[in-house]
Amino acid sequence: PFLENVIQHEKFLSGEYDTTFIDQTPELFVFPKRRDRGTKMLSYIGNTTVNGFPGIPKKKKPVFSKPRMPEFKGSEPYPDGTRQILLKNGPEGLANWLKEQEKLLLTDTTFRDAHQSLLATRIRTKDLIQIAEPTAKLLPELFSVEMWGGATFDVAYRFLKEDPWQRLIRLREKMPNILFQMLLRANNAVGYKNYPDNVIQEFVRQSSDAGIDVFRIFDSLNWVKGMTLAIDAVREQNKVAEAAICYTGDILDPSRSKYDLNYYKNMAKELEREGAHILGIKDMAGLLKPEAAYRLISELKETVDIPIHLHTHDTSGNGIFTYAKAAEAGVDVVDVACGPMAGLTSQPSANSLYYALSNHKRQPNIAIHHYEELAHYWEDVRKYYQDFESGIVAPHTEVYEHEMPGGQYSNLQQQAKAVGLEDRWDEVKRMYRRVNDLFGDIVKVTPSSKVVGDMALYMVQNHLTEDDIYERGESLDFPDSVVEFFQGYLGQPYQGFPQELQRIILKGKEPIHVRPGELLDHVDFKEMEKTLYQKLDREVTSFDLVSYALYPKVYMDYHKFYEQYGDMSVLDTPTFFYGMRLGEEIEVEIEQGKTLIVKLVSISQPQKDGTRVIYFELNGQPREVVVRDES
Ligand code: 3PY
Ligand code: ZN
Repeated sequence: PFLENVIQHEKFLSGEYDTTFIDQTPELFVFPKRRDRGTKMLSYIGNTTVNGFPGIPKKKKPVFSKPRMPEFKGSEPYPDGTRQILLKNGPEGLANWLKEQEKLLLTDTTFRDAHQSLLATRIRTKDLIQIAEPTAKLLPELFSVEMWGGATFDVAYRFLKEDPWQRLIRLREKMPNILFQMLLRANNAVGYKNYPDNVIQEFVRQSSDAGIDVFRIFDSLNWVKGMTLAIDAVREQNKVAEAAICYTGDILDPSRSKYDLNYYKNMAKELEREGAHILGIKDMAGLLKPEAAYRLISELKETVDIPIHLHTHDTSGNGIFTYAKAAEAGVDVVDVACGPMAGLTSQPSANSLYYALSNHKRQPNIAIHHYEELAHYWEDVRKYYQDFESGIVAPHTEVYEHEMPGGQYSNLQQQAKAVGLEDRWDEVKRMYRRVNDLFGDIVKVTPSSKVVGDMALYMVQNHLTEDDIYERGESLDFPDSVVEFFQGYLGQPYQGFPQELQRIILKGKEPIHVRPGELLDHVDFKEMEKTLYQKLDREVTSFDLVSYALYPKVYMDYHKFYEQYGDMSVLDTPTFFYGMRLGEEIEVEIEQGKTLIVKLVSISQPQKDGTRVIYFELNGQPREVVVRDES
């Protein structure tokens, strides 16, 4: 390859044989790596077949039926949608258009929050891409599709071994007509801690370039000071800044007066002043009851001029009722999911809401039979992910007590299991609420919800009560997340920290009162690019850089996986999670127009060194790979 590089060099071709250019042109020494994609892929399939997939109990691959696809003529052009309005009229124009609509508009969260809340965020890009074009053509009346952000970024790299940026770019190609919406944790971006300001700005710039139109921005303590940087960054890209208030407590319960109607009205006004194009109400746990929704939305409509977008979770089973009341009160957009991906800890069902508003002047303008067709696909695809189901099978009104966000419930349950508290789960839930009260009644949403969860587990595990914390706290070793929270590294809670508790937990450490980003040095992206170039041994993209800045270890682990096995996002989901059955044959399109046919022929008994030989046929030719049996 070196020779080929040299003789193709322009100086060589133009007859200059002075070879100093060799020293000045280091890229000549970058040789294409040997890439036998077939063998790498067989290693992955062999390994997964023998050892299973992390987090899934090892078992034989179940038989799934092929997901039913909606019938539609793919050759028809995309109908214009909200994205064309944004492109033509800008974010203010879009917001004005929104306010003029009489019908209730819908954001479909099937591609993000629905599976984050039902299936531990595990839906893979392949299953999203397949239904993207039909969705965009069948539901062009949607306000937006929420398809990125929240936990999807981290989970894509960490568990699904795929690149979240590719998900965004490829979906964008297939859905050019509907606004793409993401959930941005303000200064925590798509992570669990505050990042330097220029990382947030760069993340917003890259996400916007790659295709995000609407950024729903929230701070996990409703601290507006923690949101303005992100709002400004989004506005700078000429994209839609949807600044959200996280709903907590109960505005109609006089015993929960900390977060009363005035609290929400004041925050709404502040967010409008800070430049929000849309006001989001983010009811992450599903605590907003129908009458409260009516009051809240009615009053907010009087308070701000910008349109209002309501997000809830259907955990209690009351979501449709809440939306109907919010619609009566004039809410502009609500978040729903496609029927089979809706309900319980996910969003209320689009299909149900449509029928609930029959004969109502605000009934969404949407082709319900199209939604029903898409529902068939999701009904089938959801089965692929059965091992990630949370186990909640019925409405769960206990959420009004513990107030845990929809996306946290199953996660905390897993965390509890991991530390041996499976049998004491009811206690953990009760403790979660007690920790909230101990902390002074705080907003609980990623990452503040994780702090409460960590503390609850810690207290249950160590048989501690609130009194113990106050009496023996000096000698207790609190979880890191709790200490950092009380130091102010997630920002400042409304009405401050309980002082005595803060003193006990910090044990002499000084809390901060400023925005954490003010204390963090900017990342030197030029320098980081050099470091990453060394580590990756290839060209570094601006996406790689942002990902590395946010999640260095997760990103490098993903890179290692990629080096070892290649791009496994090309595998169908059952094969990705379960490997193959003996005698099974699958087709894998490794790039457009290039398909490999893989057959699993046999698996040897374990050898002395603990490995097994797996015999495949690849496009009819025998191939074998050796895999360590971890059992
Ligand atoms: C997230 O931050 O991922 C959430 O969905 C919060 O509700
Ligand atoms: Zn949510």
